[in-house]
Amino acid sequence: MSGSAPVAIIMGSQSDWATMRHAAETLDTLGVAHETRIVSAHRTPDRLVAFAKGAREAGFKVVIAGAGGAAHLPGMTAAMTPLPVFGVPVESKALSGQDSLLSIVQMPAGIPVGTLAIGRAGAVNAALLAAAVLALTDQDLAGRLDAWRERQTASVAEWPDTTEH
Ligand code: RP5
Repeated sequence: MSGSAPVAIIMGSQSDWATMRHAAETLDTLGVAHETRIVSAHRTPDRLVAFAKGAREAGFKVVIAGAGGAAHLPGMTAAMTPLPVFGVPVESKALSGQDSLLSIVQMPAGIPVGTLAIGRAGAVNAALLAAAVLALTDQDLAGRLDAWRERQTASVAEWPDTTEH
């Protein structure tokens, strides 16, 4: 864990990368450095403790944590770091990510996890939120975030293509 990047993207399994890569790609587009790591709350609990307890000292400012099923990773990470933690519920096979969502969102008062939507939308928005946090103290990034939104707005057609089926 070098910690030279401001954002850590952690995930419970290699299988989460298909979702979490959207967070990484969004941060890349915005020019925000990040580190990615597999940290499983259940399969690698010692790795989780080491990561979460050392995250602030390592220089991270925001943690994005994605997990599916009994998704304890974001909450357990938040329990062991004062950094803002954004949780991404990964779409599970058995329950389509509703299990992941409820596992992440229902934190007891006192330990917050900013919980995003299930799947790709949540991963993209976690990255945008992380960038927004960093942009509070980084004017160049604030400008890039504004430009990203302007491009998105410009890409939305006013009239639907009615030839599309
Ligand atoms: C969770 O279990 C992971 O976050 C993943 O979403 C889910 C399934 O993991 P694999 O069995 O694909 O490794 O811990």
